[in-house]
Amino acid sequence: MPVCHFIGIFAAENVENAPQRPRNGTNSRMERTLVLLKPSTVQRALIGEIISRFEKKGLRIAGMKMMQLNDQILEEHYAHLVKKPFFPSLKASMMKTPVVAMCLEGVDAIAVVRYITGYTNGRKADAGTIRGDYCMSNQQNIVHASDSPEAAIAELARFFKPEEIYDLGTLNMDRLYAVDEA
Ligand code: IDP
Ligand code: MG
Repeated sequence: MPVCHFIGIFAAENVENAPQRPRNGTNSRMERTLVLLKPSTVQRALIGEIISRFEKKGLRIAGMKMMQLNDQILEEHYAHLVKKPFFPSLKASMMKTPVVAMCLEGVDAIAVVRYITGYTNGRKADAGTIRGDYCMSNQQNIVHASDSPEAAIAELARFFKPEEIYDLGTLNMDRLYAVDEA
């Protein structure tokens, strides 16, 4: 029953114009969000460990790749910070190594990923959050995560071509959610 149910809802919708939403015709809370594993993660050889945190939570990886960021993409991505005194240092820190860009999906994925990412400053982030467990820095804080549905749409389009985000179909859905949840 659960598998048939999920096949039904995933077959229903064309999502070409909504990159933050995986195929599910009925539940508007099924979301996609952007995560970047920052150069601090790459330099400290924590890529596998941080990906594992998201996987163990039950978020599905619908897209993933390494990318070298440049001035242009960072000035767009951090447009709300370009006038801050720390912006040059933030930009330099984000270009030190390639980043790992990920498209994560799940029910309420945007809020869930922000919640498990934790407060911006790693020294103030709660233990149990990724930033709280893995960093001491306000800037070199391991991951970026989209902070709203609007940001998730814009950021996924900025970092991924449509064909780089995969339809995972029913993969694991019957284990991750009750039939009336997803
Ligand atoms: P967020 O990553 O928790 O959403 P934002 O305020 O959007 O936080 O800032 C984006 C990134 O800019 C942060 O993750 C951090 O790397 C950097 N940043 C934010 N505030 C500061 C600061 O006061 N000093 C240095 N870097 C900062
Ligand atoms: Mg932010």
